[in-house]
Amino acid sequence: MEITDIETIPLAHSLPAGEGLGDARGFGHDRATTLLRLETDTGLVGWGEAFAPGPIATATIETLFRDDVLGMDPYDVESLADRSYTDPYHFGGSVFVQSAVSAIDLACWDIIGKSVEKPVYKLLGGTERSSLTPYASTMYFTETDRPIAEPMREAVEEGFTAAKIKIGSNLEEDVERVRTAREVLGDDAHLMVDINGNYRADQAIRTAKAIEEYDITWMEEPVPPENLSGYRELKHQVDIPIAAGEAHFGRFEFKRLVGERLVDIVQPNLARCGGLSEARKIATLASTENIGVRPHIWNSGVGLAAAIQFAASVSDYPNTRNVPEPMMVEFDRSVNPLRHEILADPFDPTGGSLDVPQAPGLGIDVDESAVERYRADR
Ligand code: SMN
Ligand code: MG
Repeated sequence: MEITDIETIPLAHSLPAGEGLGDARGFGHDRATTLLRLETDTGLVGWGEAFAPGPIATATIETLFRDDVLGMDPYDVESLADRSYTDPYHFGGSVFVQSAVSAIDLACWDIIGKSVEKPVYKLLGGTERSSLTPYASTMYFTETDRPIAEPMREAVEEGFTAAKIKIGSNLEEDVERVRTAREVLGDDAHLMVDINGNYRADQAIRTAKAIEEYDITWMEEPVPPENLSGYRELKHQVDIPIAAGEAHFGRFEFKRLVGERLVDIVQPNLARCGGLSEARKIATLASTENIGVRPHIWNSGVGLAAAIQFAASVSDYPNTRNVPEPMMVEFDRSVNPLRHEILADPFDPTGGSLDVPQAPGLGIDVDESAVERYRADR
């Protein structure tokens, strides 16, 4: 089997004026990502995603990868990431190269699964896990003056038993947001907080100590991704588990987080970290230091599907029968047609549990007419 066609498809969606949303660093209206469609000589189609703006992902794939991918056997996918670091070796360590590798990797795994009629998670080592715990990524900083409790009430009404909220603007607002979220969620739900690297270590430490009483499952990106000394300081000062990874890519960057146990949880984004092949390596790296793995998801339905297959494949190590914290997958609760409208059968995270798709490959049918509606290059 060989790949005979490759197409990059930039997608974009903008929120209406006045309805911007975001994180402590500010909010915006535009969402952009890039799909990749591969087709083989046997008529199989595979879908991938690069968590990168269309023009950049397209130029990277067209310039550095098109000639190698055309004629490639999708089963040779595992060597793709290695080759991206060695030929040309000057560019491998770039977020946009690894986002492009991610797209190609995901599409190849989708094809491989379809060729053997197995869901990808079974091919990645599988687990006895057939369902996952979705968490609502919500309580964004918004342009509207919506009461902060409202999105959390919606998540509870939809049956979520876990949620992640945005904090990181200032100490007082951090405490107010966390107190409100815990009050609405109740004491049993998992509550995570996300600072998006907007703090210095001293500011993150102060907030961590102020919100500790609310039983936080993880504090995400307390300091910028490049601030390894900040993570080192936090590890010794903060009792809340620290998570990071959405802005990192590839085994070498994650090795820096894992090698010194700078975090308790790594969060590879499947459309940025190097794809499923690399995410599996990152999960193995994490296990060597007994660090948890929870994929970051802020993607179209394709990247979401890949993250679900990956999450289903990650072992519960070190747990045996008693698993204190379920494998959780992120469901951004903001308006995002790129997540659900491009799938013939969108994921439904409501009700507190999500069945792992058993259909071959990534387990999704991409609605190509819907993709056309959100193309940004036409
Ligand atoms: C996030 C990531 C990417 C874009 C917006 C928001 C956020 C998350 O950090 O974890 O979903
Ligand atoms: Mg985040």
